[in-house]
Amino acid sequence: MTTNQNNRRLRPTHKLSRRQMMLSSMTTVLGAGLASGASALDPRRNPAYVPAAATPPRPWADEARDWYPPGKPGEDYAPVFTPNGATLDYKIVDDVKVFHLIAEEIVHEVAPGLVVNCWGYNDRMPGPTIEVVEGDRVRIYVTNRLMVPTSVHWHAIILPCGMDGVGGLTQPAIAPGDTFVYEFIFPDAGSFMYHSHVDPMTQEGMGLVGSIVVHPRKPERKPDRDFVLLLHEWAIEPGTSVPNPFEMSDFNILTFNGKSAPGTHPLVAELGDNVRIRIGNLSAMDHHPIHLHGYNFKITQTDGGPIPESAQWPETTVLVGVGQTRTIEFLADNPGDWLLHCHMTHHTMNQMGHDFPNMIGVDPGNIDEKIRKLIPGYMTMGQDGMESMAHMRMPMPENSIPMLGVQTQFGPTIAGGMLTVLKVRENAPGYDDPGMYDFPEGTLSHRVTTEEMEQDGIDFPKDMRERHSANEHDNHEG
Ligand SMILES: [Cu+2]
Repeated sequence: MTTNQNNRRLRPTHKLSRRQMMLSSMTTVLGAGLASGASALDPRRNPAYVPAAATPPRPWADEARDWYPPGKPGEDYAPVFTPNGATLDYKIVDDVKVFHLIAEEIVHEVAPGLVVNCWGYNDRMPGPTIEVVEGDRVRIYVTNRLMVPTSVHWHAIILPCGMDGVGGLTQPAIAPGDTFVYEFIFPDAGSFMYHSHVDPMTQEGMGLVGSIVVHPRKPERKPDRDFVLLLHEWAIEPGTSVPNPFEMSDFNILTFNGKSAPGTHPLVAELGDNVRIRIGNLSAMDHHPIHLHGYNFKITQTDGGPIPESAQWPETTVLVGVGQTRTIEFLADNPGDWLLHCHMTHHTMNQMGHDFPNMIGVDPGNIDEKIRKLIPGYMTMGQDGMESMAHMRMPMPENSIPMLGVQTQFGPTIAGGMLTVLKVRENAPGYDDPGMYDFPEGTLSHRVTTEEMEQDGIDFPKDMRERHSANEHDNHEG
């Protein structure tokens, strides 16, 4: 504390405004002009015409910021929660936050039943969330434990060019076994990302991605719940364990923080909480329209900065393009279990939901039995959508996940993939899964009898009457 406090006193504590800068440089120019005649205004003759001070310091420069000590969790900010993820640890050395990322091959579970060999940072995919405060100075060491050269790009962070992490442009790539250091100041609060910038198709595709959260130094308001979700997509052939980063269109594993439903941890909030969800997208090829049930929300930030309140509009679906972050906020005033999912329907499928012949509406009779004599384990798919897949556990290759979604008191959701559940409860002090929602009486859609419908003046379709009654009978007996 002692040495650095002394150093700090020598630094400017208030940045000059752009207007102050302009005024001071104009005074210089006018002064020079008066002293030595009109030629002094000619920039070629008078170097003072473009004084260095005329350019405001870049936002990442020490001179451009108010000098604060490193932001502390619990004091300067309420930490974010990365479902299924983690936050990167740091040490403080001479008022600098020191981080260490290790790029490496990892073994990662996408959902129960599917374990893949992908790449990540510090044994995780996505890498741990880097969480700092506006104005924090960081030193981030990046060690390359891979077989190939790599680098880390700090996506959408305004920093000195040489810290941008683009292998071949702003630095040589980090060779296998080497460590590079990145040192810079985070000038702006917001939601950002990091990822490899050497052969991005392969390296991002294999999982070298992560989230960055920069808290404001003096927040106007702190959310009660602050979630981080990073979107990704993979092509993993059923029965194999290595993603194919060369795939261009047919992705069969869609993930929030590296997990497909039912592997996704729910987002838990207490009734009345202000909820913030920061969503970033480092998929290879797809933008994802992320839809929330039960709420409308405001899009309050992009990775370019905060959106003025007057320019925010209500939404229930936010399109998060590749390479973008979108931050949404809402008041959790509607209790229940609410889906949060990509609205591209193929993105709520797991591996075994693709490439079937279209048998919708076709009764396959005993064709399965006949074909099974030729192909053991054969099963016709599609005649009832993915229903049979979800319930029957059809014979599947090892290490692959069927279309089983989130398990509830009503069965599984026949939708998985890029999907999770927002759970809003009267009492939910932490982020732990509070279990299934207890629906208040009279608020739950339910089965009715023919009689009840007729009492409500509905003419029951004649062709359906018999079946309806039979179902009632079955139900009664069951
Ligand atoms: Cu999608």
